[in-house]
Amino acid sequence: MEVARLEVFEVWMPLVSEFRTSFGSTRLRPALLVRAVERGGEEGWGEVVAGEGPWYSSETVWTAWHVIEDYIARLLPSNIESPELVGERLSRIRGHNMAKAGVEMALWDLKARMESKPLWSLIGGVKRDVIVGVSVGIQPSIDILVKTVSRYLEEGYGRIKIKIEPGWDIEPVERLRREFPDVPLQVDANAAYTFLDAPRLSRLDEYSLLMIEQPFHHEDLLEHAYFQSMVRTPVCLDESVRSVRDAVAALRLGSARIINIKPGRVGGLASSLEIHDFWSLKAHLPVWIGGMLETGVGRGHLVALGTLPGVRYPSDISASSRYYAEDIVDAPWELEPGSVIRARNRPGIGVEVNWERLRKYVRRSRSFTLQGKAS
Ligand code: OSB
Ligand code: MG
Repeated sequence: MEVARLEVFEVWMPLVSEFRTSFGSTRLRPALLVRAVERGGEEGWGEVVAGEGPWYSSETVWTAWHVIEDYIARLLPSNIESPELVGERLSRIRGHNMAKAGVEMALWDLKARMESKPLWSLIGGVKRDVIVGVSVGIQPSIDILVKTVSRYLEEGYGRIKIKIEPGWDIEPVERLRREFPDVPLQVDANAAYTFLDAPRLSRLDEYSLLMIEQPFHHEDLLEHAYFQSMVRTPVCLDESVRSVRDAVAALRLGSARIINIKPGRVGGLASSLEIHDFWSLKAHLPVWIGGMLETGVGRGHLVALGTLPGVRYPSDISASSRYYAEDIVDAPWELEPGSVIRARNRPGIGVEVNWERLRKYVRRSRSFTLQGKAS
């Protein structure tokens, strides 16, 4: 592929409702949309999911811009044979997985479009219907939580994940179980606990949760392993798995039975596929696809990953309308019966950016040429 330029658009998208986790609250979601333009005019889109502050990970929308401009655009050559090789080309850059992923995903979309193939089939997807759920932020009260969850269930979401933190854990779970005894339910702590909380957290075993996601430190594998040996409920890792190396260590240590794969966190689709293949094909354990409140562009990449054979739990990929009053793509992602979002039989991620809508949310944009040594 001859990539003439990368265009980067910094957008700030108002969420339909505040999203609160143990590490902070978001009303206006920033993102960098990356457009890779091929010499012949074909385009590919990716999304950098770094937030406004270094709370979920050390990256922010500002560090990602800097790393794309000053390092990624200088290291990548304009004649990129395949997006599979981007990781190796950028391996000198330590960390900054979200910045790398946004660019890499744009190149995957570009490749799929140039081959007139849906991205999901290009990366080895097997089923267009992706089973999804909804991730519910920390609410002002348990009554409001119950109302919020009821609304999502009425809309057709078949699996609920709630965010927890110290002071908002057993009681909301207990109440949800009482109100909705059969609903597939799981919790996500975003690393809010220490191992001193393990005895309290192990009480969650009573509520037949699908999993407990990332209770401990964002880089920990050991405490998660001790905890997994204390509880029947599967532990799921999110923040602690940044590459297939972490997944290998997690398997060896017994830190988790499930991995939530987010392409932004692990540096792109190639790394996501490596983790998927290792965890599901080698270790025979399930994965699912996590979300970062993406716009329709990033969501397209999540949906493509959701079609992989090892995805055996519902993914955090809700409809566009769960996040944004107006998504920047046509057509927005919609929930289908059976708590499904369907990958599209169209080239690439299967959606087109709507420029008129995009422009409303852009705060800055710039075009970069790729200056790496030709390969
Ligand atoms: O831990 O899964 C997480 C959103 C921002 C940061 C971290 C997380 C989340 C979500 C949102 O849970 C899931 C979604 O996009 O629907
Ligand atoms: Mg999580």
